[in-house]
Amino acid sequence: MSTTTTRIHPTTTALSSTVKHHHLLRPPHRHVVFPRRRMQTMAAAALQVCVKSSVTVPNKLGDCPFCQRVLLTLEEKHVPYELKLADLAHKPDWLLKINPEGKVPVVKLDDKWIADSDVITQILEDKYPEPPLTTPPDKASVYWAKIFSTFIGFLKSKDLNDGTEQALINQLSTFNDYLKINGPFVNGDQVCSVDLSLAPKMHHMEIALGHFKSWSVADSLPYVKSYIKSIFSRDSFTKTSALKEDIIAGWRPKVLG
Ligand SMILES: N[C@@H](CCC(=O)N[C@@H](CS)C(=O)NCC(=O)O)C(=O)O
Repeated sequence: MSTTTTRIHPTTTALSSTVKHHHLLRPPHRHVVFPRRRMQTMAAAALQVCVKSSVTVPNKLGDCPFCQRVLLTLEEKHVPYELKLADLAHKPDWLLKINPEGKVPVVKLDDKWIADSDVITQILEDKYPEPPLTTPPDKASVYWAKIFSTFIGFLKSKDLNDGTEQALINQLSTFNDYLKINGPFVNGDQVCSVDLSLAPKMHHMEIALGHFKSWSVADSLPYVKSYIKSIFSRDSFTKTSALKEDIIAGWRPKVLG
């Protein structure tokens, strides 16, 4: 981390709303006014983060949960960043140049473009250790990852009795029991890397299942419900959250197809 960046911990509101595009530089929407010199220093220190753009509203962040995971990590660590929005339906040449796979997120770190949210968040943890977001190995269970794939199974299912809904309920019940003892977050009182990976996926689950299946997390899972409520209401989450319409548009072809 450069000295300049360490010294300045700007409010994330000003930072996350600065959106830089590949072909045009839009003026930042400043929610907070900073002295001129301070803004310049911030701009110089900002990491470039390439993310999926919205398909429903121009110049807005899109619905990629892996991108949001990276943005949540930057927000929680108060690291300044600039967004570069990529239209994934018409992948721009600049994206393919920095990541031939054409996937996002991609972050420029030490002059190199790095892809994959697992790799990026690990580097961010090493480079910006405060506040620590590392999850102790015994709490970084594979269970949490399965919630996402189980949700997708249920979302795509066309057979009411194929067990996919019950599979999701079982996953969430296990999580509920875990949170009851270890919560409110995966690693107790402080959010950790697993929460930041899981929260965007839970958001997709809530919006997509609500829309396509009129389904919501049952009241019998109160710890999961309050987990969702508290993590979705964090500043870091509201500032990096995908639009409901984008989440629905993103899942529609997979549900209908
Ligand atoms: N394992 C990657 C997955 C990233 C990913 O699949 N991103 C999607 C957007 S949500 C993407 O770029 N899709 C474009 C494509 O696959 O061509 C990560 O964790 O960053």
